[in-house]
Amino acid sequence: MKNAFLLLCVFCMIATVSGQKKVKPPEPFGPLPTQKQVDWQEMEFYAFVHFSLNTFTNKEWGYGDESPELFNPTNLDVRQWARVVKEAGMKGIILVAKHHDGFCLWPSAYTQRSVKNSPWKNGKGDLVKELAAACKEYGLKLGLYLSPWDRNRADYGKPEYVTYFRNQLKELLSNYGDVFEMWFDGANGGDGYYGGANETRKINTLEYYKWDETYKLIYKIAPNTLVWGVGTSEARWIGNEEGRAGKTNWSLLRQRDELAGKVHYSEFMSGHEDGEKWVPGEADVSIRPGWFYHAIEDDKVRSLDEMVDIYYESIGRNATLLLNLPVDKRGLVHENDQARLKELVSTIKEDFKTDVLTATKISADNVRGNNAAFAAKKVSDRNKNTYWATDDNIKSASIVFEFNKPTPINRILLQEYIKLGQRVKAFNIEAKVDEKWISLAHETTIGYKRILRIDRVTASALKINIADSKASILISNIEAYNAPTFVRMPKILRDKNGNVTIKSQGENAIYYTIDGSNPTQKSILYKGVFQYKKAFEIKAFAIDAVENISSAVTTAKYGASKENWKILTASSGDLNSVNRIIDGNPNTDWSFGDNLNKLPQEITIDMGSILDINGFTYIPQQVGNNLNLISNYEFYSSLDNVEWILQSQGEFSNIKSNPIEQVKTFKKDKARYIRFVARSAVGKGATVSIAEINIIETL
Ligand code: FUL
Repeated sequence: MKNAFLLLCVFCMIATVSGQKKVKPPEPFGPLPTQKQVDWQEMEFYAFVHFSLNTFTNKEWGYGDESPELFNPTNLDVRQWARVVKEAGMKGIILVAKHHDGFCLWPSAYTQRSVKNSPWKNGKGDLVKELAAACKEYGLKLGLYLSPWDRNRADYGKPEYVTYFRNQLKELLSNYGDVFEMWFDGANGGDGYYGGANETRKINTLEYYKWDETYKLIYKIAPNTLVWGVGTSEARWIGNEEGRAGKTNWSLLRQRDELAGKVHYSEFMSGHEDGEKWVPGEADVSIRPGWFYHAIEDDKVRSLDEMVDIYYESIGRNATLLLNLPVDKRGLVHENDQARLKELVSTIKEDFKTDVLTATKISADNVRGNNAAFAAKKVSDRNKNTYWATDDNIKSASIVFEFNKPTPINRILLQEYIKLGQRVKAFNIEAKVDEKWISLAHETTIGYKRILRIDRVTASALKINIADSKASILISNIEAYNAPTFVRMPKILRDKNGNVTIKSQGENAIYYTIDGSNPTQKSILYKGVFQYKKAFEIKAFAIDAVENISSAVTTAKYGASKENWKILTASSGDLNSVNRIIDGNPNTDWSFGDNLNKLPQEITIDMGSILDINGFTYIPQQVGNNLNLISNYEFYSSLDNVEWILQSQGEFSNIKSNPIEQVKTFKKDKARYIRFVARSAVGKGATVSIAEINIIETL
């Protein structure tokens, strides 16, 4: 017996040394994703489409009283949307089937407020059906957004409305094939038409919709649909509409706390290290400032620099990227948006062209059970189901890649094997340059995917040190690239007195034009601040002289300088600093006095001369965490500071989630004086602030 035992042990040792012995895979650790969540995460990049009555009324939020007859696209072609999305490498489309104004893009049996009462296809169209077919044709997945808030329904706020909402959910989930994601927006309750009541209705989001029951209903019909946003959702908002995740980004959330109202949305950017549930982040952003199409934003499509940053700060930070394409009045993705998307895709493709780690010698200082199944080289085998693992008790370890010859790198991509949990808490990277190890980065989480952009180094070896992990380390993939040098677009700033400053990265030279033409190296070379007081458009680019690589072109448009502007009166607040709202700098702001009960408040400005104006913009406070935002306004103009004309009034829709420059236009008029009235505020801050007021001039 004793001999037999000894023999067995010897056999064990041999098996271990030769790597034959089977080593058990690591145990899962902490909250885990479901297969549905893993499949969803692997989609990485998918599109949003906002297209509805708002497209035709030029609004971001409809009030609920707009006529369905306004929905009249001339060239609607969902196959064009699908083609654009497919060509961009996105994996699906989430369509806003019903936004807050209650208009339905499908002929719902439960309301008259839908495409069936629009001129489009003589009321015989079904946009959800058409898009479902186009997605199928192009191999894309379909997702749907159904706004819980409905500013049209008379019964909103009563139990009947919840039944209506669920009936519509049933229609959407039963009649259009698989829906990969159901999107429930958080905007809820407020003023609206409500069947003619025209009043403000407040509801308790968590209680009113009885999400538990709604979830049961969804899963009964569509168990494979991932539910986003509210209640016990399976994915979370990233906490901003800028498409940016935190550098630290846990796919975990203390959802119980969240449902008890104890989590501020700013925490969504990073999730919770100690979250009890797997609730990964989805970064949503529009390719333009607004979610819906507005012709005035045709030249405000996000710049290439911004789009590239968004890619790296969403997908590169363990989130998925939901990119909105605001389909225009024709019913098409606009040419400018298509062009930007193409530029983004080709930049990203170039960045990730050749993984330089596949030809390296890979080793690690710890391998689970010393077994080949968990060897270091698994990080480079392009198999998402294999991974390098350490022994159970090993929570810090290093993996080294040795190159045949010194190799330039500036991108590093890492992935954990998330099916067994998100573990890494801290890691750092070193490169061997001229025989010396230098430090490249100190970071925190990895998760499903983490991509680092670093300054280019030419390394003979690369070392990744996992410095801290919740449990043993499981890394499924590591790649490195030498992306082409990306020259940043110059930043243009013009102050109140018309002084124009253009800044580029490092020593890069800048060329610009002021006649609307595209700048080249034959255009004006920027040599320092210059003054330009008239209304003008300036276009500039930067060039890296060493590599002869140009940036994309920055375009900025200015009205006449505010040199002669004066704030005449402010109804409250510190008058010494009030000029901040006309200083041309969106990063400085000014606040009315500290008492929201005393709204409305107003400021009156003398523009110094009579101008033709046809709109104004309000830039809300930009800097800080709890912004003091104005939600409803009035805007007046006057020729003599005695008689005033109300030019525009209404709401700054969605300003809470997306505090961007608010643009309001009206019929052209002559004015010397303007008055901006803050009627109501978002949230519970003590006051409201203004970063900048601009006018839109008719030239
Ligand atoms: C927001 C909504 O209020 C916007 O209108 C938009 O639909 C965006 C995606 O979500 O919170």
